[in-house]
Amino acid sequence: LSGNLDASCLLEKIETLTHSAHQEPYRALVIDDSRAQATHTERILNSAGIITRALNEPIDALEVLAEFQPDLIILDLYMPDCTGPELARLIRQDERYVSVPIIYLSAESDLDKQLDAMNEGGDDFLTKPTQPHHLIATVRNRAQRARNLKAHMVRDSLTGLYNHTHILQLLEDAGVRARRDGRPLSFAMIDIDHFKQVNDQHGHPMGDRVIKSLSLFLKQRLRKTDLIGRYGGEEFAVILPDTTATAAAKVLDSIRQRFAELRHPAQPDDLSCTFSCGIAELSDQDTATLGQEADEALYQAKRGGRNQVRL
Ligand code: GH3
Ligand code: MG
Ligand code: MG
Ligand code: MG
Repeated sequence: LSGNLDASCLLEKIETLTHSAHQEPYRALVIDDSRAQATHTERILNSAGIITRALNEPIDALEVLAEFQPDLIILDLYMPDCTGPELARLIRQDERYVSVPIIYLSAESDLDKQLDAMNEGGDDFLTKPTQPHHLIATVRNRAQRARNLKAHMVRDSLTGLYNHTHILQLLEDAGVRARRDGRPLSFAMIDIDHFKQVNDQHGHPMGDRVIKSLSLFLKQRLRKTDLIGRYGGEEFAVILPDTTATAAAKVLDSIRQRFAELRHPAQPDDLSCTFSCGIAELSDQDTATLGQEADEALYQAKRGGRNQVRL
């Protein structure tokens, strides 16, 4: 880790390194009408530490995909109810699975038929009998690249925080979990005060530095289980699982105070910045309404004079 990495960049690098050091095993969904064939494929993958789920009825594919959340799919070509390519087309129609790798595994040796199948949303074609090492390497490489791509797609490039779309997806998931487990859940919206002035007086690059500095501040001071997103330009959203609105307000108010004390190096004078924050807690409302309530509380914080946290 050499040279001119700034603090937020360094934190990101460390996160990436620790993540890859003990990352989750890959998950492969094996779809094959033959139980024997599916079991054979599963054994090979399991021997390499890859978690598998076999599916013999293609009809259940979308349901199992949603539940099992595989990194990739290994798909048979010929099945009684529908062909592999037909199923691949169906899977690709769901926006959640547009980029999940699909590897055909079949005894079909006709190159034209293989290419036809590839053109229907497949990424690779392995012919049976396949070399176990070839299968394992293909699955590992495809799964890792799909993970890298996904990790990249859900992040905001300036701060490395979750982007707008993904934080809303995470809020929905967290809402489902909180309701199921009967645990509290809070959602906070943060907006930097008079940010236009920062840009106007110190330039856009300085504005970007303040945004990065707040994002680093939030990462350092919130819990590891809290989820932080960049909601818009100088707006942030935080999901606080297992946290009541009162507890969330306490945490965010302490962050607010400390952030306001920071001096950001600038010319001709260092500058300080504050933020306002609105918080709402999940009860019976849907997560879209929860977001609106946090936004309304944020608006009240702005109207109340900024640099404050409101419930
Ligand atoms: P307040 O929220 O306190 O009401 O005032 P504000 O000045 O922060 O209000 P507003 O939300 O209207 O302005 C936000 C400004 O943030 C507008 C835009 O020029 C700037 N901005 C948005 N995205 C970025 C960004 O990525 N980088 C920088 N430097 N500025 C941004
Ligand atoms: Mg078959
Ligand atoms: Mg704003
Ligand atoms: Mg603002």
